[in-house]
Amino acid sequence: MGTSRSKHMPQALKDIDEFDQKTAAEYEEAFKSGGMSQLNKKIDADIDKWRNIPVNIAVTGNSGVGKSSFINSFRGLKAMSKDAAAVGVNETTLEPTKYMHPNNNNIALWDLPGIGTEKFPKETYLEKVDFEKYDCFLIITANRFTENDIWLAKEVQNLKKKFFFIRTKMNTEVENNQNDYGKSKSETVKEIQEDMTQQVTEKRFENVKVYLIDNRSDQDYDFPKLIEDMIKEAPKWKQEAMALTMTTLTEDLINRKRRALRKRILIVALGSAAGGTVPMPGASLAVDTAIIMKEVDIYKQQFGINDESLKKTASSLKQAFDNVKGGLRTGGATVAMISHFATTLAASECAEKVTAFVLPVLGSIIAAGISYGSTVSILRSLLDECVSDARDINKQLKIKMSESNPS
Ligand SMILES: Nc1nc2c(ncn2[C@@H]2O[C@H](COP(=O)(O)OP(=O)(O)O)[C@@H](O)[C@H]2O)c(=O)[nH]1
Ligand SMILES: [Mg+2]
Repeated sequence: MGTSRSKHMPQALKDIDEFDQKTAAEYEEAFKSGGMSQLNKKIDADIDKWRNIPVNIAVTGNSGVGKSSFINSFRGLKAMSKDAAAVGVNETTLEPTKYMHPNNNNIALWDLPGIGTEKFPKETYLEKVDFEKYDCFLIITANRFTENDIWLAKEVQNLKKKFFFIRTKMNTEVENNQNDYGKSKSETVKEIQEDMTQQVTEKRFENVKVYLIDNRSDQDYDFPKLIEDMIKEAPKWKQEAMALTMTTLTEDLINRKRRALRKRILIVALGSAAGGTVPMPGASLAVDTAIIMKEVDIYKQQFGINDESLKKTASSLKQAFDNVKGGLRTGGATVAMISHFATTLAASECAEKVTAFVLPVLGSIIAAGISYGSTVSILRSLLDECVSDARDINKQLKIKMSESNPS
């Protein structure tokens, strides 16, 4: 391994490294043992494997602090959406209540009952809510942390689990401070950050951040950073699933998504090559346009540049939808765009990838269909176009958020 090898490796060998030698060998094995049908079965199973990794997140805090609202925002839902958690109701949660992410049934938020009720006394609280099952605890307040919040954080820390302190309703604070004292958004944010930091320092938490958010503005304040850090602090094997599930975009999340999707390309292309392809009209390379279009739709959804997400972005940017969409490289990604990539790709580059494939059996399947190398190259180019668009949108949103007061 190491850099000296990778420096001189042909591109296809680097692909295999990225694919991971072990995974590639599993494909080889699948084909040897059950031929094409077994290989296709494995490809189908692997392509959406990330949806089978369980992530459980506990949400705690007093009534009215915004737990249900947070649960909805995290899931990309508004209070009025179907399946949203009921907001503003003064109910007491009697049992941990599970809310699944719409993009992934295995990523769940759990609205936990309050600490110290008759059914959940402090002494047995963690056992009763089955603390072992949670990957992390979100401790939410809309003002100061309560004694119970602090108690829970200490317990969770002792149990070597992760927790995140969250302060909601920032828009309200910013608005009030603006009206009452003429303070700017950044002044209010700084003030509250200092106050919250002091609160947790007094309670002897070291280097513990308090995330300031507003549940109605999931692209503002520390909301994106919170999602980013929740993923960073999760066990390694769960990070990819979380990154692909969440639609929040930060530079770090864009990179995580890109890495995961590049790996996916190698499997998709293998399926495409194994399936045999019909040459594209006008292109010298044989690629399966339907497969490519389907993947591009996934990229657009992942990077928030599908129509649905762009509508939301346009409204945050206070711009017309057509304007935002028209400014994107992939705004009109169609068969024509793929065709363009296919025709401009150097055939030699694809041929190199095909012949240099290291595994003997898979290598021969892939060599049989020239489409492997071309599919990989085209998908990578399209992926990077989507990444560039995501970065542009993100930059615009950041600028907008920093200059504007809540509306
Ligand atoms: N402005 C603003 N209002 C919020 C926020 N979070 C919750 N709310 C409102 O606060 C009330 C209580 O929220 P809810 O999510 O039901 O709190 P829960 O009792 O902790 O589940 C509702 O009227 C919400 O609309 C926030 O971040 N900003
Ligand atoms: Mg609630």
